Order: sequence, then structure tokens, then C-alpha cells
Amino acid sequence: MSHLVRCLLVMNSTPFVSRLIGLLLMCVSLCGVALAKDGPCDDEATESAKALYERFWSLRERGVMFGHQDALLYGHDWKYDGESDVKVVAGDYPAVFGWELGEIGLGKEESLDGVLFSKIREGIVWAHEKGGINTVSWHGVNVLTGGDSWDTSSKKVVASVLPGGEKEAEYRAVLERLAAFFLSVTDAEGQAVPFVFRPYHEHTGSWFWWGEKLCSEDEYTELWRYTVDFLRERGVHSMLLAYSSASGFRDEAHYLERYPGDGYVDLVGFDSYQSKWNHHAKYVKGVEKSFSIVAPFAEERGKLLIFAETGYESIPDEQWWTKTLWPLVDSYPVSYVLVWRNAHNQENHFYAPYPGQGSAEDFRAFKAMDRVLFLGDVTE
Ligand code: BMA
Repeated sequence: MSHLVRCLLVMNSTPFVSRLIGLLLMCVSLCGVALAKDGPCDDEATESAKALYERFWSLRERGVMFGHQDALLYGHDWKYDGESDVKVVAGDYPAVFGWELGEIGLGKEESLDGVLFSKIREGIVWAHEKGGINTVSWHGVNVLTGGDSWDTSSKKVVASVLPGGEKEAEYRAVLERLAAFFLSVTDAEGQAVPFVFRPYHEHTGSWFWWGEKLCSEDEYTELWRYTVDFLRERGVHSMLLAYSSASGFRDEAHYLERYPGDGYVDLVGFDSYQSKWNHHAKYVKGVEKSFSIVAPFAEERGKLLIFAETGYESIPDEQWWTKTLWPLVDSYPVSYVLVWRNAHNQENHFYAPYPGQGSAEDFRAFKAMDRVLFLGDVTE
């Protein structure tokens, strides 16, 4: 099967070929045939991380989980004291809960988005105990310049934090805080709660200090492995790892140029947003092409496939959920699709509907689809 997919890949990636590849992979997935699936990439993964990994594989036969970033902490016009915009609009929580740890390395109480880390911890535990799946992103600070993730003023940041670099000690201090946070996320029995960690994302773009034009291939892969090894050495074995590039990669070689290795990755995917610039036709074509490249690789290596981040800011298209998003994720064995956050303090920065928002009705229709999985669908 993978041979056939490879032959198709050699052909130009037309929408037809892309859909054909998707169809073949869907058949493989729905027949429950996993080509290579060895368990989590961490040999010392906790029982709960192994269970999460197995759950991912069995759920992918049932459909695509819907995820929302920061769903429980705030919404379009509330912070802390709400339920989740998704739940209020559609009657159920997302199946996948995204969280963001930006600025945890500074030892502050609040994240870059003004959220208490203690609330993030509580939210992760709550979601896990309700049967949801947690995924954590990290817009880490630039320890060389003192700036944020988007500070690309220096091409030496990655080299500076690696062993022998001038900021090695500072980066280790950041990692100590990150490890301490992960180890502190425990359930009622004191067991570490399993989660997906998705560090150093969108690295095929150049808007973060770890981006393509800001460091070499070796520096990037070393940054990834060094970070993961550090966390593992500190005893963090409750995590699965997700590798997600920006969209727009040319081919498999480009996608894998900075891949840290099978021992450091469990889930593979990419981020892509529809926008005024990345308009409908362009977005759809780009996402189809990205899936047609990543999905065969995922299948061959036994990695889970995700649409790690997407959305259409302010959702100006009232049928975006059923007419644009669903056909894209329905064509491939995608484990989950996650839309970005509903900021409580930026009027137009939202990616899931809130009550009364124009796409709310279509979102309910999306939720009602057989293969779309919300929290209630993955816990029944
Ligand atoms: C970005 C935006 C920012 C936010 C960051 C981390 O895409 O939502 O406002 O700070 O994600 O959550």
C-alpha cells in the first residue's frame, strides 16, 4: 500500500491525486491496519502515556476529534468564570483541549496570554478526568535577546541555548521550570496526567526564533532532542510528542529536513490558517497538498496524523465548518483538528463560535456529523 501511495506522490500533487491518496489511507485506517505502530516514542513512557497512545489509535478509526485552544480558561467575552464557548454553542466540550505555556520559563505566575499557570494545571487535570485529551504548545521566550518567541532579530538564539552556548545555563533554568510544571500535573491519585507536547512548531516558517531562516537544520534537531532529553531525564515520561511545521512545505524532503527522528515524535502534522491572504481556494489547496505529503509518511512510520492548528479568524464564512474544514479533514485518517483560541480581550481574535456568532448554526451541524468527535463521543 505505501508503495502505491509513493508512486502517486511522484505524480504531480493535483487535488485528484491528493484525494486518491487520502482515500487509500482512509481504507487502511478504517480496516484497522496499522503499518507500523510500536508504542510511544519514549521507551520509558508511563502506563498512562501508553494508554493515551493506544486510545489515539483506536479513536482514529471512529473519526476526527475536535480540539479548541484554551477552551476552558476564557472565551470571547469571559475569563475564568465561564464554561467554554464551544460547549455553550454546541452542547458539548471539545474532545481535545489545547494549552499554552509561553513564558513559563520566566518563573512568572501568568502565561504570555495572561492566564495563571495554576489554572492551566487545573484545566489539564479536569479535562483528563472528564475523558478529554490534552495538548500543550509553547511559545517560549528568546533567552538571548530577552524578547519573545517572535523576536527574530538574531540568528544565534538556538546555538546560544545549546551545550557550549553562551545562554546554556539560562535555557537549562527555563527547562527546569517547564519540567517542574509537567511533573506537577497529577491526578487525584498523584499520577502524572498524560498529554501531547508540541514544542518548536511552525519551524518551516521564519517568524519564531527557531524558524527555518534563523537556525541550521542540525541546530533545530539538536534543540528538539536536547529539550526532550532534558525533560525525560527530569522524569517527564507522561508526554507524547507532536511535530508540526507551518504549511507551505514543498515536498516530503522539505517537511522532514528538520525532523528530529522517530524516537522523538509520536504525532505529525502542520498548522495552516485561512485568512484574507490565504484565501479559501489557496487555503484548501495548501492543506490538501500538506496532507498528501504528511499522511503517507505518518502511515509508513506509524505516527499519528494531526491538523495541529487551524481556523479562520472571526469566522466570517457562516458555513466554514461543514463546507471548508470538514471536507479537508474527512479525506485523511486525521486524529484531531484543533482551532485556535477565543481571546477574551481582542474583539476579532477568535476561531470557534460564541453564542450568536454567524457560524454557530453550522458549527452545530458540524458537531452532529457521525465522524466528528466531541468530548461526549470519546467518553461513551
Ligand atoms: C498566537 C496568538 C497570540 C498568543 C499566542 C500564544 O497565535 O493567539 O495572541 O499570544 O498565539 O497563545
